[in-house]
Amino acid sequence: REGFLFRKIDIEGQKKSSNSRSWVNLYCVLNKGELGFYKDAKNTSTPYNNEPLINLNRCACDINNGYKKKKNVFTLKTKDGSEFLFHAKDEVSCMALDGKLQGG
Ligand code: I3P
Repeated sequence: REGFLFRKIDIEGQKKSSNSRSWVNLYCVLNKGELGFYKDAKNTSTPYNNEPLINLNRCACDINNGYKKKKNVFTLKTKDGSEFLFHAKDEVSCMALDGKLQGG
């Protein structure tokens, strides 16, 4: 329940920052219904950009989103209105990850 994924912030919720909209390869850790992002696998105590963990309880995943530039991209919408795009390496991983995130 952890591994690298390319992530892009599509819509930012509460936090208003001037974060880049580019794709970043982040180490994602899913633990007890919370998703954290880290720069690499070695240091998972300090989140990437000090971003808070995402509680997946009230998140929605969507693999059939409108994103056309890459294949196997799914969307995660959080309760504060943020939207993240994740790029999986193939269709199977995309669906597996979607399922994992849906399941918390
Ligand atoms: C972004 C970067 C992303 C691109 C995004 C750009 O620029 O080129 O790859 O998203 O387009 O803003 P920057 O690195 O300067 O933040 P796509 O790969 O989805 O095109 P967008 O703002 O139209 O989403």
